[in-house]
Amino acid sequence: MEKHTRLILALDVTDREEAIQISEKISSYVDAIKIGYPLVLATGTDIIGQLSEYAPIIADFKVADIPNTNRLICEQVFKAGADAVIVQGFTGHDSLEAAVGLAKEQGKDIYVVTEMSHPGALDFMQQVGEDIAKMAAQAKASGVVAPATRPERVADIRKIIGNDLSIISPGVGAQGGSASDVIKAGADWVIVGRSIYQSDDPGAAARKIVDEIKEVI
Ligand code: OMP
Repeated sequence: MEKHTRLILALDVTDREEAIQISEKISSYVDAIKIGYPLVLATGTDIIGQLSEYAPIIADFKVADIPNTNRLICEQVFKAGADAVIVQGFTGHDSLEAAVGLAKEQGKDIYVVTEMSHPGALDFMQQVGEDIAKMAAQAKASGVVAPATRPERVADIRKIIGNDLSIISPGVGAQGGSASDVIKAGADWVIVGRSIYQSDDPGAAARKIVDEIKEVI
């Protein structure tokens, strides 16, 4: 993923036409489009290839299985046209290494979830978030997912992973996080969903976030 605008759209709509129309409007403002279960279950895996005409596609399936199944899932997702897959880290080093190994064979990326952005992440995930970040660095994943709702945690995770891995950070807008704050804390990209795709003017909403990011880099 090339770093230009530092914005990733989370396209969690469930209608194919709407997904295409929004992608057309925002493609010049984003470095990638992230799609996941809502859109793929509603439309089918061919939406991945279709949207890859507008931007690189990050497939957010939060893959969390044994090594062999992780590998099989990632294989199918890359075959469908995705450039990157988001996997969970709590399944441990062997599951992660299976996904990273397959991605490297194919010149693709794996992003590993550390601590999630919602309040419930404090129940279990926060306690292991830093260990997962360390494991992601050891496994040579392309990057990690860390919460824009807690920029101080993004800064902690940046210290752990150094500069070899990227941080993509959701939780801006609808979940209360700020794009400029999390970029200042060390995120490489912000992931924004509802604030853009539910806007009357998704292009203008995306441009506003890109401008906010530009002011702090
Ligand atoms: P909005 O809250 O609508 O901006 O969307 C955020 C997007 O990021 C959704 O697609 C979430 O599934 C995803 N996400 C989080 O919100 N929090 C996380 O900790 C991790 C993710 C993710 O892996 O992308």
